[in-house]
Amino acid sequence: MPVDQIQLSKFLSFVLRHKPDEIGLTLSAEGWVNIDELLEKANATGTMFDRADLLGVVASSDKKRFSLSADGLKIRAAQGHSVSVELGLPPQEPPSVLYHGTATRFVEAILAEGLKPQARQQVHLSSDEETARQVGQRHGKPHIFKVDAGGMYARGFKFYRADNGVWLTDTVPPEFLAPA
Ligand code: HQG
Repeated sequence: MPVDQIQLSKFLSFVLRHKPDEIGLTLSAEGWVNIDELLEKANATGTMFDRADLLGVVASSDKKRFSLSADGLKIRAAQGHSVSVELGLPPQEPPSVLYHGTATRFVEAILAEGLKPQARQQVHLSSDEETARQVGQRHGKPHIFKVDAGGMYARGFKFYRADNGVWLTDTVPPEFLAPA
């Protein structure tokens, strides 16, 4: 039976971002796992797929969620971790404006305390409003914040660009937020 790519993508997000120990896997400090070991442990715990299935998901992931190492032997999630990883991304100057999509029910708390990473390692920001809207919609009625990334950068806040283009930062204080 062909492997369902969406199911496999969700499984990979689950083990590579959140619960590697669920299948007896340990991520390296930078979040990598050996592909052979991932296949072995996933198959041993009942999730059946092979290398071709895995590479198919990496290539077709709409958000480029997974990155392969240069030698092709390892895989990691590009971003979105709740487990502690050090992606080793160099800090970069962000575009002057970035966007964050959330749900309207979170707006009051966000205006009071700023954007926090919540269960993830960092706050996720998008370079365009439409992507931010899609991210916000996952949580309910969307609300889009415009983030004064240029202003934050000038004040010394650090920004990182994940392999898939998502911008990451530790927190966004309320004074850098405006409605889009
Ligand atoms: C909200 C998906 C109350 C925040 C997407 C968000 C993204 C607060 C939620 C990636 C808050 C956390 C990440 C505060 C932030 N008070 N609520 N102070 N600060 N929040 O899912 O950014 O499909 O952890 O606004 O495309 O929605 O998984 O983060 O609504 O790139 O690959 O707390 O996940 O990618 O939600 O999404 P999340 P996110 P994947």
